[in-house]
Amino acid sequence: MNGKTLTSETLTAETLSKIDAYWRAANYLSVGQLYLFDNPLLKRPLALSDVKPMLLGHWGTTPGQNFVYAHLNRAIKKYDLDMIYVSGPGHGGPAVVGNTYLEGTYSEVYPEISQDEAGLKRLFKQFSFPGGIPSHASPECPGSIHEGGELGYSLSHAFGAVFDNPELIVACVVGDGEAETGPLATAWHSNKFVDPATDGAVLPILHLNGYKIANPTILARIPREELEQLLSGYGWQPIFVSGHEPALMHEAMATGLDQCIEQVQRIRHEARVNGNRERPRWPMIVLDSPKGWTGPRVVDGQQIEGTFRAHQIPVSKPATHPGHLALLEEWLRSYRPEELFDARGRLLPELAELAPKGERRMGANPHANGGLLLHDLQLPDFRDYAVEVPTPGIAGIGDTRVLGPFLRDVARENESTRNFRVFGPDETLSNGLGALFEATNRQWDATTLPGDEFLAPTGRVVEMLSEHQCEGWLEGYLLTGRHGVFNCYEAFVHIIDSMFNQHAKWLKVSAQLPWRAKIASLNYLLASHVWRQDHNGFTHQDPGFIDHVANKKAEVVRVYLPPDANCLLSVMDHCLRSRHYVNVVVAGKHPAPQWLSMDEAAAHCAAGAGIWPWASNDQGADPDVVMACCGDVPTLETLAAVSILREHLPDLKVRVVNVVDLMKLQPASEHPHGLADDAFDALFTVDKPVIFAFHAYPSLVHKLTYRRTNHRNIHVRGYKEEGTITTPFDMTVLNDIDRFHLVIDTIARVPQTGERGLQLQRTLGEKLREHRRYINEHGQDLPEIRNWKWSLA
Ligand SMILES: Cc1ncc(C[n+]2csc(CCOP(=O)(O)OP(=O)(O)O)c2C)c(N)n1
Repeated sequence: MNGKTLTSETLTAETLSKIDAYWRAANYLSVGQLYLFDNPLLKRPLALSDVKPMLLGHWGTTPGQNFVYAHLNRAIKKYDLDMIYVSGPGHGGPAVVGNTYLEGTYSEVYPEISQDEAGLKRLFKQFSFPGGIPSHASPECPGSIHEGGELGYSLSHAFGAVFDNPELIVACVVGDGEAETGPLATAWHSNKFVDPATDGAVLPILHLNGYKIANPTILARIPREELEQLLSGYGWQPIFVSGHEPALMHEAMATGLDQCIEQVQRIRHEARVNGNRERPRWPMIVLDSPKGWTGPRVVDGQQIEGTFRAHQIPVSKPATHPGHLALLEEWLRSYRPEELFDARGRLLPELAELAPKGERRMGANPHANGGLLLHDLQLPDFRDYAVEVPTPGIAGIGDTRVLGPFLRDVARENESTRNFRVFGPDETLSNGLGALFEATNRQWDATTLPGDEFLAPTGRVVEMLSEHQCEGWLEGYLLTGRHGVFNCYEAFVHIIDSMFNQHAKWLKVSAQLPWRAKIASLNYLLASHVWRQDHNGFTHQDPGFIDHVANKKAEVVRVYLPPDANCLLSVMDHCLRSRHYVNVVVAGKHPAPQWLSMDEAAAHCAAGAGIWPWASNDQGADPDVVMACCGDVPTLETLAAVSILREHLPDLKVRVVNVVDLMKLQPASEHPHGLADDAFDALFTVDKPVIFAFHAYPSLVHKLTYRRTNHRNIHVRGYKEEGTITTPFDMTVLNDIDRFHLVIDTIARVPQTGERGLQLQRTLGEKLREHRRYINEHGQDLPEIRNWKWSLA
């Protein structure tokens, strides 16, 4: 079976002919969507006025996907499958839209796209049309969890969807061009992480149509044996369905698909009934069919079908090129629409019955509208994990290490519902979340050896050294109605910048679709952050992910920088309860001082930003300077700077403002979390200097506050791309965000400190030189830095 083209007889002549008709109907609807403005049933000769003025969309992948969808429908019915469809080359939007229309889901969601001639006309017109729908498998399309605009993530999404969904099969069409992307290339390995006993199955269908936009694909231009070895080497059992002759291809596809489904069923039985724990070889299909199959063979003397030229609009100039209109009409009529739809435009009942019924239809499967299946997490009371903070500044063990037991108990309390997972690229321990392994394991279906730690066939933690997989799995998990966290080194989360983009876009659009239920938020926990990369140095220092995130729609993104462990607990509790956001939480894992009791932390996090009266000496009056901080290390340096100021310049009125929720800085008109102008002014004043120590690149604070009254007085220190392997304090010195620089900066902006201020500046300048000499000689920070504690009453 492995790698053989199949010839056995699976389909009766009647079924084959019906499936072929169904496929023709889907192809007709697809071409109609690409081209037609009117005359949807071709009841009269095609006129130029029937054709859209702008022809936008992709034909090449579409007939292959229509072929797959029709065959999946047959398999769903035959085996009563719980199946959804992921369109890797999501630019085949006409296929998914057309098929969900044929199965009836589309009209149920959008009644105006009715099952008649008028509905057909609207279906065609809306596609890639102003005020209509996008050309991809976008959120607007029922049954989609994967838009596929940016190629590479289909398999990761598919695997994320099947975790903890033991009955689900995700049929995932992978473009052979898509397969060249890094994320997709490594996603084949996901089969080492699914547990056949407790997870569902992914059925990859590699769409080997040979071409991308303008090039052949690599996988189509290596010997078949090599391709087979590649896929086998990834642990799959590939079944090839190759050819172009429809009747033969229907038979081969039906046979191949049956073999796959039966193989999945055998694997499940082995694992679930016989307790066989061996890693199975999951089946997959390689569909080797022409790009632009059934479309025009030759246009203007150039071969189209079976070439890259079929990628977009094969007959592109009906208005200006002689013969194009006739060619288009001939193409449309080749599907014989009069044999597929009745005179009123309804799909013939004997064809309509080929589609599954109710929620078995892939467009209506609730897994693809995950919010419908979403249950709240059982959350322990985060206050129970609080650090005792009798006085500000007591030593902490590392903030994420306090969070760990909370997440452990989230995993524990939701073990039976199996709807919470923590994903990470090999860093869950390193990020200080080791407590999770008191309750669960890392899911791993490959070989284990004595001495391995926390590996098991199933577990709430999933780790692969691919940020792309972690992100894609989590997205797939969330999109199908579950909850989770992605913990990652701060610098390397940039690897998935673009995946975050796509997910944020999905959230924005889907939030506007009333029929799409809201899903759980995507929670990033970025530990091992820029300021504490003692082991790794410069390569591991990049706090720019939050700059990137801040570009996205305010309705979608939230950024939190808790200054201590109690704030981290409060923030994470909030994030795990939230819906349809991307939450970014940046937290430290190294021992660090703790500032707020649990009650204070909860109140501070609820406010998002506030004055810390115990650290300030302006007694509620007008301060001379505002010392603002955001992030754990900037908060520490700010408070150390405040101690110096208050000791040496006791007359100076200093106000300390801490920001947890970064978006509080934006005006309320820009972000739902934004402080009203008067509330912002009440914290930051309208005219006093603000020395703002910020976790990340300083420009972000300027960008968020540029409309604020006092913006001209906000002086921001943050990471400015200075770093190496050095001491923790020296990292802050290199970037001028250390306590000494903060005091020097302050004095420069409060001339009333006079000679005492100038003297203090000189002393601190000398301190910085002493610091440099000391660390170069001793390899650690000055004792007064290492042992510094907040001691003001
Ligand atoms: C990450 C990414 N890079 C580039 C593109 C632009 N693009 C759109 S379609 C396409 C070719 C896709 O080829 P394949 O995956 O084989 O799909 P098919 O041939 O079935 O259309 C490219 C390069 C993209 N959408 N995403």
